[in-house]
Amino acid sequence: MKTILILNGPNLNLLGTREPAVYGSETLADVEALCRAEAARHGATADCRQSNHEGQLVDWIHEAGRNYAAGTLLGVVLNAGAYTHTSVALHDAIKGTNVPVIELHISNVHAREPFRHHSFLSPAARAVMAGFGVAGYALAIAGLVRISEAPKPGV
Ligand code: CA2
Repeated sequence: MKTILILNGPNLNLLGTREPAVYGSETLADVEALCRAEAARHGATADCRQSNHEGQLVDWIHEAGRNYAAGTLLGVVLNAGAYTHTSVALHDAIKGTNVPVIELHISNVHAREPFRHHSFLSPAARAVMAGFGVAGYALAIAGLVRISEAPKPGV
């Protein structure tokens, strides 16, 4: 059984406590349960982690690269939170590992403040998902499974 790594970045541990109009009312625990259920539907396991620290996310992407190369990991669903808009380190980590990463945002970042319109991760990500609320996590997992079955873009 292969694993899908679900990484949530800074402040996503606050999900469900504030800003429900933007991020919904589900907690991070709800999101992680949703991810585990969707992964199981595809015969995979979801390994869900959250950190407020950029370096920790970099280390986990490196680990994902090793596990992808070993054939035990399908890929990563990454909501890097605000680091999306600032982090060259996360860009380099994704580029340096070759692991398929789906960049995910709960909100439609392009309909929000201009500083959220630029992503350092999108050029390195395999695909981008934004604006579907927390349902986007399940959609991203399904997309990752599909990509892993048909590795050529657009197929
Ligand atoms: O839409 C997304 O998923 C974001 O990645 C969320 C980030 C934001 O900086 C990105 O621009 C878009 C922020 C996550 C903070 O989440 C909170 C949830 C509840 C209360 C406070 C923060």
